Amino acid sequence: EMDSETLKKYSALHPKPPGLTLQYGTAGFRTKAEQLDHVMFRMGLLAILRSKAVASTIGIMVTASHNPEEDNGVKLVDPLGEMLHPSWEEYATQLANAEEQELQETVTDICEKAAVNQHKDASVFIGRDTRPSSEKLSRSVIDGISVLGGQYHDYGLVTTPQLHYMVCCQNTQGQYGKATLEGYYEKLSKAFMELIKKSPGSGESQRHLKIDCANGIGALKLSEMQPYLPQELLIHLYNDGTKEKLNYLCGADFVKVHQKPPRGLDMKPNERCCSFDGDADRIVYYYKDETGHFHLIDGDKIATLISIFLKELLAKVGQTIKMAVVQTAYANGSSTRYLEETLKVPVHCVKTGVKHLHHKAQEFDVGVYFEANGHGTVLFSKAAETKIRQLAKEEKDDEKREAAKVLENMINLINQTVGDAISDMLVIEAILALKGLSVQQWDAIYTDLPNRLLKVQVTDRQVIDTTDAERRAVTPPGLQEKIDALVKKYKLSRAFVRPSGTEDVVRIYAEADTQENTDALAHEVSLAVY
Ligand code: 16G
Ligand code: ZN
Repeated sequence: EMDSETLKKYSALHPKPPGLTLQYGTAGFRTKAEQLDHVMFRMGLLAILRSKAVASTIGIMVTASHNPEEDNGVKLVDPLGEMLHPSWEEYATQLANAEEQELQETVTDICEKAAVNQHKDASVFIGRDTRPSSEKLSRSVIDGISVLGGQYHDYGLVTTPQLHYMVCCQNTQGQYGKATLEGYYEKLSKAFMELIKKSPGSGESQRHLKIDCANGIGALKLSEMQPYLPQELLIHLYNDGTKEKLNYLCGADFVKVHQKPPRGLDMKPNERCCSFDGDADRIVYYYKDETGHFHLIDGDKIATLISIFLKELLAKVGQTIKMAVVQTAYANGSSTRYLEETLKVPVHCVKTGVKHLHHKAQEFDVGVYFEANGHGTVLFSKAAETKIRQLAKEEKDDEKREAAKVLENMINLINQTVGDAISDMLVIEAILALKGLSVQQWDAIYTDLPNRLLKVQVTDRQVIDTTDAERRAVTPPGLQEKIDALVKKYKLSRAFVRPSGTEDVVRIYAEADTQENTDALAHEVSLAVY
């Protein structure tokens, strides 16, 4: 039962700057750290309400992912490790923006609208990234939790996907794994070892991988995990946060956006390298060839590699287990074409944002989803998972049983709750080892179309409304017709505009047959947006 005097007293310790309004956006609240203290306190309150409403443990993660070190953010994690249900995003925004004197009323209002049973027990798991502001902000979250009298467990420094994993483990009574870091490391490393045991030349050769940790949490957690990993995989950590600033000139987002290597990682020709982002839920690979040319292997190529591998195994086990790939409008046209025409896998396009991809992928027996920026994972339906585990145990045909075992270990290795750079990295390393593929061979599966991403500042980005998974603009009137006319001028071309969900800008994407044409198209479209 809430005591309004206590709420008032504690809230006064985390005062909301009058007039400040923030939105629970695509990835929760995200802005300058100094504006977030009251938001943290109030998200502590909201986590308790959500926990009571669904009678499960709820997660709360303090991070701003790939944003600059001065920023921070917070997002809630739902019972099975998914993103907060969209119906509650509105409550989050209401609570964050209520003025001090309206706070009590807003809490009561949410309880009524969302049918929160105040007498239920509540439990919250907390995690945070390595930002200087994160520790203090997570204490404000705990203040919020304490006011409403809930239980909590503070995991301290964890990657975002690790927190998602913990929440899922807790709410499935350990079926998904043990809700500890040790449990996470053991589960993943065991599956990884089982997989690479079967690779050609295993035991003889060592695989080297250079990892740019974006000066973030990934470095800490990878070094914790290192003792669990087999000797066949040697990981070398760069940008471990001991010298430089978080995400500064490094990390997955930097590498993807600038299409160049991060600072602080020296690459020899043909060495396999990858970058995590600041909270380790994204990964991109890359290498430099003998001529010094940089090659980016983004989320689309990761999805393609995983799809090829899974499709072969599913064919071997000979069951009707249907696989599909989910992408966004940012997926390179060559990847979509390869998946549909060569691999013959159905591809679906959804709106930007993890929750949209995740939701769509849940419709299939096996749903592979990746954003081009390197966030993604694979979802297996309960039925498909049960079938695979059963075949791995009981199938008489040796070849089928072995294929099912590989699939079973893939299921164990993949973090199905959310995209996870550590898990994705191990999945990729296992596939490359098992298929005996070099990074160049992987890269050569298809050739990316030249592409360009631009952003423009406009007075009001919300005047642009889109449809067809953000590929077409419905407003302002005439804009889409202009874009259509521009696209027609080039070969293999495509372009779209959409308001960003995380920044006050409009994003423009273009691709075409040559880089020159692509840049011209992107520029022309940007002029049409004004
Ligand atoms: C957020 C999303 C990411 C998306 C990006 C797009 C989550 C957890 N993260 O970082 O998936 O690609 O926003 O940003 O959903 P934009 O709307 O500014 O282009
Ligand atoms: Zn991230």
